[in-house]
Amino acid sequence: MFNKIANFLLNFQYSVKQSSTMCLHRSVTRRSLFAPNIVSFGFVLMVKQFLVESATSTSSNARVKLAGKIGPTQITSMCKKVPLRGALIVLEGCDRSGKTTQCKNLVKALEANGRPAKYINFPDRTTECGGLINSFLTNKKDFNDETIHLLFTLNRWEAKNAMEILLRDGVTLIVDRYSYSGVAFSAAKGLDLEWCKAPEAGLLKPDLVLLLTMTASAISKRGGFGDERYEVPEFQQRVMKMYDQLKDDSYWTEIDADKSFGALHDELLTHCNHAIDNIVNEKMDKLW
Ligand code: Z5A
Ligand code: MG
Repeated sequence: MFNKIANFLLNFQYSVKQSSTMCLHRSVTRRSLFAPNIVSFGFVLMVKQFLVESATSTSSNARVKLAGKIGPTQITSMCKKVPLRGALIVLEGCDRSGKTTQCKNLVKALEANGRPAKYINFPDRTTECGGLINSFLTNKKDFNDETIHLLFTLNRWEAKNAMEILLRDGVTLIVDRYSYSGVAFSAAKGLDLEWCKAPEAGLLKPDLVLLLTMTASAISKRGGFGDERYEVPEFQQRVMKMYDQLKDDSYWTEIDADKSFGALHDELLTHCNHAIDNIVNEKMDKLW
């Protein structure tokens, strides 16, 4: 019996947060063993048994040392739903609405709760293609509207495979702007909306889009507004109208971002946790 449990548990990855919290991350092996995404009560009893036995053994293995720190709280946390994969969560919205600040803090908060998460942003200015985009945004280079649109799209395609791998590994991605920015900004310049959407088709479809909204006067009070191309209030209003056309209530939530950092963070975190807990498809859908 003990060997059976030990072998079974070796298929799990243990990650230790702080001194006493222990989380079980789903491994590929477990995915094939367990169809339902709930750790069963029977399994928890098996874990407990294993830990009790481990605690009394003389092994110096670090995992075994953990056993002494497992109490009812940790056992209860193991009973929580284990998502089938990471969630793809996108923050969109007007300039200076706080997307970057919030995304980075959401990742910190999720990780602190034992939920693997990673910050991803578009445009990703670190790639070759991203370098061209950066030159354009900072007015060092000029491209016609179609060319810059396709460069922004390419910047997402080059990240697609890596994103998919992370999601499959159970990592939630908090994405700072995505295809919706691509389409909304280009269409606000006068390009046809459907033309703008076409090259984005086939990219990963987010599980949740959080659209941060703010009035023009509230935005103008935020730091840094006006440094780059597009940072003009009238243009930002046109972008917001385009977001309205792209909005899909089945996976979009609109949030008024004109509130304190902490209040906005709490609201966004609740939505993120809900999205992570409610992943029903292991397979990712595609845009559009
Ligand atoms: N673009 C495009 O055309 N096509 C595409 O496909 C994509 C993008 C992906 C650069 O994007 C431009 O590229 C962008 C869209 C276009 N143009 N515009 N406009 P970017 O994402 O790199 O842009 P950015 O420079 O990071 O700006 P931003 O993303 O719009 O800002 P933000 O991330 O939303 O805000 P923030 O940097 O977190 O915060 C802004 C300031 O407000 C800062 O001083 C904060 O300290 C402050 N702040 C944040 N939260 C609060 C609260 N709650 N209260 C008070 N003050 C706050
Ligand atoms: Mg930003």
